[in-house]
Amino acid sequence: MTATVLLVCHVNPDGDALGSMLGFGLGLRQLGFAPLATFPAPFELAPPFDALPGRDLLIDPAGAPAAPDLLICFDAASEGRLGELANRLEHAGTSLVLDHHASNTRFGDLPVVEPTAAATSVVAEALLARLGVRLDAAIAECLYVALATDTGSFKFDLTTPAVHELAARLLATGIRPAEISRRLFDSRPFGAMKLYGDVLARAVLEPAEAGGGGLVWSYATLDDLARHGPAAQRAGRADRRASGRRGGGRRVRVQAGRHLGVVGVGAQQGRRGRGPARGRPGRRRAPVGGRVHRVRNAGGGRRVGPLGAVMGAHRNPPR
Ligand SMILES: [Mn+2]
Repeated sequence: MTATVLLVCHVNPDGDALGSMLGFGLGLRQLGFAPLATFPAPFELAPPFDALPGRDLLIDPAGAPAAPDLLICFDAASEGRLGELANRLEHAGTSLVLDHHASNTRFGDLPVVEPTAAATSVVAEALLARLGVRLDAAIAECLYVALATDTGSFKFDLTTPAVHELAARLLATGIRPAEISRRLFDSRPFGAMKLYGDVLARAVLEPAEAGGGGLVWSYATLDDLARHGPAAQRAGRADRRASGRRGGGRRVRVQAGRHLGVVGVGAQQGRRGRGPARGRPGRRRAPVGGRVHRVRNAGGGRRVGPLGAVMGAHRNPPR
């Protein structure tokens, strides 16, 4: 009898969650296992990830084995990130957790958490190497997608020499970085592009803010999301996810001494020309001057979603 191996990653999986999970799954397959992979509902792959190698390992979470012999969790900082699949932790023979979030709660039987790693794929690749898995192009593409997305296309500070060394090993398998990057970073559904157009058209520059560094802010409404169709709604959902808010979330990037990009997704229908919509109850923001400080206090997430990426790319040059 072969062991049941179930791979799971966090809800609304990003490139690192999917890439490290599927890359690791393909490695296990090379070793003779037949792993199954899944993630919590909604069970849908966003367009940049729907061509990932190893997606044939994916099964609907509703059909995931209740008591796998081995459960491996990818890129999830806590059990809560596993949604309805978290209960597999109790029933699994052994649970292994591969992650790089400093906030990881060390759940599972064997948490392997490397807070200094740029991506969970770095942790996954190290383990694959120790298991004697040979990197092939399919595994490499998955791990490369994970590495490229979690480093913001090799732009973030945690892009260490080791990250580039890993990227070099992955590229040596013959994968095509230009094609992968185009899919990941440079392709947008038409509806999303129109949404960005609306958001950018409303952008306001407040040169005196942020200690003279300047603030650029804009917002999207739920009307915008509806008008531009499912692609724009996905972008909006990603934006709210990235900002960690369920309701009318907003996206904030703060960089001292530079212009700031701020995107709000309005909780109210049809707000126009009145600045970002209010956040949670009790956190209603003041008009311009005060708003800036609230925004700054909200802090910038490390992750860059579609809207954030667009605004970041349109940062004005420093004075
Ligand atoms: Mn990650």
